[in-house]
Amino acid sequence: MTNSPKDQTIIQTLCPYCGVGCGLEAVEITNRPDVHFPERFKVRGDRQHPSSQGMVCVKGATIAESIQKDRLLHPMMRDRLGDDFRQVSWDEALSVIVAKIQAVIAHQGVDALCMYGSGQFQTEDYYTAQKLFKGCLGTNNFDANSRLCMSSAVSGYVKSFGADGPPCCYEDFDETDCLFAIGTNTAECHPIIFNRFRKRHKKNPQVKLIVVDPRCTQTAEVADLHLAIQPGTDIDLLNGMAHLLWQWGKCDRHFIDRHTTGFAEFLEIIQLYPPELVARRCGITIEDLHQAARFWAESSRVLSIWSMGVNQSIQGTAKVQSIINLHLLTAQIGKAGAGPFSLTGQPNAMGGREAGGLAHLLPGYRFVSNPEHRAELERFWNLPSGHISDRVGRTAWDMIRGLEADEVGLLWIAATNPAVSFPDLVRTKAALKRSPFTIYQDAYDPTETTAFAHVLLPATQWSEKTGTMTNSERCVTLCQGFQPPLGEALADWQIFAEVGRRLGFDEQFKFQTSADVYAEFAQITRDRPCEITGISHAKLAELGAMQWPSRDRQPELDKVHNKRLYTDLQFHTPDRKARFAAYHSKGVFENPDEQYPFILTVGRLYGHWHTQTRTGRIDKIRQMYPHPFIEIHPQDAEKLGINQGDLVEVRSRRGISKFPALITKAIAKGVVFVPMHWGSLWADNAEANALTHPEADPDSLQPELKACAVSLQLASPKQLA
Ligand SMILES: Nc1nc2c(c(=O)[nH]1)N[C@H]1C(S)=C(S)[C@@H](COP(=O)(O)OP(=O)(O)OC[C@H]3O[C@@H](n4cnc5c(=O)[nH]c(N)nc54)[C@H](O)[C@@H]3O)O[C@H]1N2
Ligand SMILES: Nc1nc2c(c(=O)[nH]1)N[C@H]1C(S)=C(S)[C@@H](COP(=O)(O)OP(=O)(O)OC[C@H]3O[C@@H](n4cnc5c(=O)[nH]c(N)nc54)[C@H](O)[C@@H]3O)O[C@H]1N2
Ligand code: SF4
Ligand SMILES: [Mo]
Repeated sequence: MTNSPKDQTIIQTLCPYCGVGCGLEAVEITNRPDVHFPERFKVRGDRQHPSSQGMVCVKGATIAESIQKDRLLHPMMRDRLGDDFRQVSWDEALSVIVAKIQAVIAHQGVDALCMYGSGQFQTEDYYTAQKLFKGCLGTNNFDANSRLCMSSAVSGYVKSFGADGPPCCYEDFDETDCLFAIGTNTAECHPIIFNRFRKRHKKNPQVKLIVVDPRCTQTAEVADLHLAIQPGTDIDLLNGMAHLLWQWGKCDRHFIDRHTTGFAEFLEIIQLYPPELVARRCGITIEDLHQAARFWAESSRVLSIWSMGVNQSIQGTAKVQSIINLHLLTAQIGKAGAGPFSLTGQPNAMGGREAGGLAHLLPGYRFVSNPEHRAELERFWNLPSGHISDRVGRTAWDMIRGLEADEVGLLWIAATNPAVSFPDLVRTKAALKRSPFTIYQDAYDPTETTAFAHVLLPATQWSEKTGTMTNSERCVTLCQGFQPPLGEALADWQIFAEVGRRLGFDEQFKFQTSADVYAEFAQITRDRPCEITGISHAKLAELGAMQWPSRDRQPELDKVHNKRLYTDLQFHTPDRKARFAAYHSKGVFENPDEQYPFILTVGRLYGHWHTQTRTGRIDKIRQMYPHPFIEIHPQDAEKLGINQGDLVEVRSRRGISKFPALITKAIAKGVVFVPMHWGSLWADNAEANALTHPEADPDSLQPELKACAVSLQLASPKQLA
């Protein structure tokens, strides 16, 4: 916090929306006691922040406006889902929760407890939850919405490099000669880094942008080459590009021999992807395929970026590894302006990975399956040997299956809204209804998930809690709280710690502040790939955002390594070599057929954030997008007799939704697009996920939320002006 001369106090914090992680300043007018939050604060970009350099998008700029609307202020409880909630004290709510946890352990065993958290937790929340569930209670049933988001990137990095962790940094956008953007609508979803690249792109015609996306998005509109591939054909394309690069002799044999393994199998596979076949499968021209490979071959620095169009697939991990293959083939890694760079979705999904916030992970990039990792944590947490379970916990969708089989006795959901964001909502909601006891910990009331809870716990959110978040480029920022909590809300980590103490783990939950939590977590990362022993709340407050790896010793070494990983080309595998991966393309899980002839894909809009809990409460953003819609190609619309604005009924094998038609050539023929943002509180029957299926990638267990087969028919003509 700094005092500026003109009756202002400036608080440095972070945007709580996307993984770009823009620094924000909340400028408080201190000489007007009559002006209150939010008007009391002007939110603007923080020019000192290394990741965003003062820039913000509409979401960051308007964040303060939603903070005090429709907040959950007190703990609430009810006996049955249909009943009204009654306000209760924290003491009563926590006593009931603790008694319930103990009863479930006694009758069903500890693995009947589940927690489903979120990349919108701060790292301190994540860490405290891991310590409570995986440590003290001894069940690994903690999963997060990152399972629906980044888990394929995690497993791809682990398989190719031996450890998670995006190797690149945002400076690479200023230095690359070719940006290969696949399955990412960066212009709308990571706007500030896209703007950063666009500055360079506009000024330097030799710098190329290739966009691979079935839709002509705002990102694709400004590309030098847009490959509008059929959904699910990414591996065909990537193997096809590798085929050409090999054929043209554009591979780096020296790099391949010294720093990689698995090349022979990869070479065998890519021989089977000649341009004619690839172009036909992807639905693009051979010329465009050649052009993509040529841009790659002719650039001295190639940066690949990807997001949900890659991760949310039954081959998410394979797609990530296939992108990495191209970088290994051409030695495009470990140097400025080059490398494979997953763009993180949520503001702190990265911190979640560091803290072990998925069902197969433990804090410090450790694995449940590794006995040494478990033993290290047992010692660190002062728990008996063997206390941490060796069983991988339930993933997000496994929790639904567990509810269906009556194997879950208590479900604790925090900082996520699964009644909108889970696949196959008809099945999801039916499973949630069966839950014998659901705790829902959120900032707002209601959200769609409120309807499925027995206990509501009020959480503080942005501006009211202090903690850290890590962005896509491994940069950790202190998010300063500067407002008192609303009502009786508490920070997520405080709630988890108090439940831990009440369960008898006083010694494990002595934390007084979130700085204490971070200090403990930092120690557990020592000598791990994501080491942060050099970072603390005090240092972040003093120095501003810091990148990891950051050690409390040899800081001069970190300066060389922390901006980019693998600059020494030593990977985290046992032989220190990166691994090629040989995969055939399998397409999408649910192919169109006569009954369901279209592929539905689902994604995001620039102004809205996910399930609208905040952006739906901001007038300016609501006006940008007055209603949901479905994008349909003009030829498909004509065949179906659908005109602009007509209400279209969309059916899949699982559900039915209705959307006004937006007829546009931006979508490929045979494909339709719906935004994910309209749950049942924001529109009638316009849920995208009523239609989607839960089939998932076998390695990452991330569901294929990007593709399912649907049919369309006119429901009623022109409902909307
Ligand atoms: N404005 C805004 N920004 C956000 C968010 C938000 O809600 N709103 N959410 C944040 C989060 S958590 C995330 S995960 C990110 C997501 O960021 P993105 O992944 O960029 O966003 P999406 O719109 O989900 O999907 C990106 C694109 O994938 C394409 N796609 C679909 N199927 C395929 C395919 O088979 N292959 C390829 N190559 N592409 C395909 C879609 O057409 C879509 O344009 O955004 C983050 N930023
Ligand atoms: N079909 C389809 N489905 C998708 C996707 C897709 O592309 N297609 N994308 C998937 C992806 S990538 C994601 S990330 C998910 C996102 O889906 P969700 O996680 O369900 O979406 P959000 O609306 O971001 O929910 C976050 C909740 O946390 C609350 N909150 C904010 N701050 C705090 C806090 O500090 N503490 C607590 N306790 N609560 C807080 C907010 O009020 C909000 O209710 O959706 C997934 N679902
Ligand atoms: S780009 Fe992302 S982090 Fe930056 S202001 Fe926008 S939503 Fe916030
Ligand atoms: Mo996400």
